[in-house]
Amino acid sequence: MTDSKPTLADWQAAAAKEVKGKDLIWATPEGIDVKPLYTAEDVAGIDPGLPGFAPFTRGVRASMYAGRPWTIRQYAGFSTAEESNAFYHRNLKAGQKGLSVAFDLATHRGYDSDHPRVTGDVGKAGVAIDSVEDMKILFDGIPLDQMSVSMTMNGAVIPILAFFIVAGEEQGVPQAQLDGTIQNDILKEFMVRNTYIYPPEPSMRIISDIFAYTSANMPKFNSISISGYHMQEAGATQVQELAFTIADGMEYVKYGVASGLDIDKFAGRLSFFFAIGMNFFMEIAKLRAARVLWHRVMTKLGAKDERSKMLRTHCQTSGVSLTEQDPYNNVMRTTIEAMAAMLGGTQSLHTNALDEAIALPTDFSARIARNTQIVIQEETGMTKVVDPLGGSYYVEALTQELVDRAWEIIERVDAEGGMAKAVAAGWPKAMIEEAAAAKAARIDRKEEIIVGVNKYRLADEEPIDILEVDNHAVREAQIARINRVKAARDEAAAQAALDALRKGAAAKENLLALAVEAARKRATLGEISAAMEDVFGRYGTSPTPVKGVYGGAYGDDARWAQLVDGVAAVGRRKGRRPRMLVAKMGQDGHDRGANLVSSAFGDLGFEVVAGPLFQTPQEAADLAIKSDVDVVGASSLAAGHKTLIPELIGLLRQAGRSDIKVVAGGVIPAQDYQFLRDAGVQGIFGPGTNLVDAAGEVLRLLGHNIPPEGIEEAAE
Ligand code: MLC
Ligand code: 5AD
Repeated sequence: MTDSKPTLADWQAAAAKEVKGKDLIWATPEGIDVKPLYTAEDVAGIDPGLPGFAPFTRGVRASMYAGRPWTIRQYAGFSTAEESNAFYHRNLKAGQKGLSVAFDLATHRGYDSDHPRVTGDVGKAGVAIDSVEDMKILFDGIPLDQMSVSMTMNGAVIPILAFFIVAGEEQGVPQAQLDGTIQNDILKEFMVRNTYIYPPEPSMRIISDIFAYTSANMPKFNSISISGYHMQEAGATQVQELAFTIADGMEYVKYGVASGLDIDKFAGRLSFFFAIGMNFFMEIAKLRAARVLWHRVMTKLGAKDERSKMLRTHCQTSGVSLTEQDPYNNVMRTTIEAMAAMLGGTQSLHTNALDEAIALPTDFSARIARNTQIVIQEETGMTKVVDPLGGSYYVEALTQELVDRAWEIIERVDAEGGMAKAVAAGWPKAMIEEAAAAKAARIDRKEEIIVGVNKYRLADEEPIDILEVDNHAVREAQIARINRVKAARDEAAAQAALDALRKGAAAKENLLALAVEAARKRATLGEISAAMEDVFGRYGTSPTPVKGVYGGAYGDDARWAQLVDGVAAVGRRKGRRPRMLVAKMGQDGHDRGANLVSSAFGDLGFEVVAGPLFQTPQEAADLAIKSDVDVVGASSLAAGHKTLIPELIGLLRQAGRSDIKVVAGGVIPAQDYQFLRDAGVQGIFGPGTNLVDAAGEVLRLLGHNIPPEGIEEAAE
């Protein structure tokens, strides 16, 4: 032994000896081979620069959190404007710093609460807003010139932003002082989130109109929140999330410029939004890479002002990474994710509540979620040093790797004419769905571990207390208020403003300016949306589930083969393959679960009818009967299940088809199981369900028994 410094080869030999030659390379879902050790060799030639300076790898401010910590901005909204307003006040008193409004799905899709299509949705996944009167109640006692407010709205973005502007005006706050963010990101809606209303072309025009209006009148307001969050939630890898989000941003800038705006007049108020999942270092690197990429893209597009090239972002910890099972584990998961967001340099953060997988937060779970951020900010000293991971061999190398890989996808998008074209062609969505199917298979096959779900599962679990919204009561209250607003307004003036909006939509006038006028005259959200729909039409699509990815992961797995045989046996008995309708009812556009079920069941040999989004129970019943299915799988992720699924069963019975079995899947709390069973639901598949087990249960309903597989339980 000499006393010269050990070399990398020495380390390799030592490590190989320790692990007896086992391969230590970790192949991530992004296709990145993560090594067990990074050294100076991996960062040769990489210079991350300084925070506050281009390309902002190390953060957009020089002092970052040492100067001002990120904004604790919890996304919330449920029931009525009164209830949500009271919730906001309680949260702000307890240390939350910015507001973030979650609207219900009726509002997202441009329907007033009295519309027959939305009976199951009003007040459920967010707050119901029908007119400027609701918006004023929502912000009662909250000075809109002092509080920054984010509003997650994309479909009905014109009436909602108009209501916000007029609510401010009637509080005495001029538009120029309004501070906040509107999500206004329609491309990802067509890809993954599905709360669009109009076809792509007019939807893109709406965005340019908002850029034009806010850049002229609302200099403090962020005109868009270009969102990758929902891509990751839908199953995208971090590279896909990164690439498609930056490419979406590029597309919006091109549209803004094409509509006649000066790039540096609006680009400084574009903002971003990313998900932070459980791959800790990958997430940190992703935020750093995003800033590098945006700087590169904006330089290419001709921006001169450094603020136009600076990627400012909100982050939210990942909803899909949380579990219904053993839910207190979610507190740890969220803490880890929150730390990744701050180490990545986010400007604003939402931390999810521990009951995420089954319901909206209660006061209790919201407190723990909020305090997760407050503890990091106020107890740990983590905010005192800017970009503390700067210079880490691993983090710097991973940042560069993500930049390079995302850039490849961005160049492909660019070569094919931009993101609007790519979205229309459908390949980004297909790519994400394939990644989602592969991930589901990894989890179901226990290659990816979820503690408390596919490993260390508890034998018995007590349900935790959850928030329940009585949507019948909310709907009644909203309908009464709509009627009062309509009775009290100057009807002729309201109609004239709606006519002007309709004409302006056809004539390419600024839609937001016209909607502000209609909002002042007390036109409702449904009316404003309908006036534009008269000109633009309403958009709809049907899902196209991916084939072979989920099943392909099973190879010659014995249990998979057993199920394939079972499906074939039922098919022989029936004289045709067993047939299932995967139904999405109500305004719930969360289709990841439905698409995964369609893919997995299809791969097993079921004939799957993938129902269109946004059906009424009547439409779903008609499709089930017309397609002569054996079973309907109703997927519900937005709390409409207690209204919509019993209605569907009633309609099937009325039509003399009570032989068609109905099962339910998605975000369904254990508290609701008995209610659904009493209504005739024959199988319930909550979050964390293994798709192969679910298929086994459906086969049993169709008369073919396959015993379920055991899961390794936690020792008590
Ligand atoms: C910040 N500032 C500093 C500083 N840090 N000044 C000096 N020194 C420092 N160290 C200044 C900033 O310049 C800015 O002023 C002001 O402080 C506020 O800081 P910010 O960093 O801009 O934070 P914030 O106002 O919170 O804005 C963050 C944002 C914004 C730009 C990302 O777009 C935002 O809040 N987004 C939130 C989006 C959101 O909540 N979405 C929820 C989606 S939920 P100035 O004057 O420069 O502005 C969802 C789920 C679903 O989508 O699907 O339903
Ligand atoms: N209140 C609080 N959080 C919500 N989320 C969605 N709706 C609400 C709401 N009304 C969160 C969940 C979900 C993500 C999209 O946003 O974490 O996963």
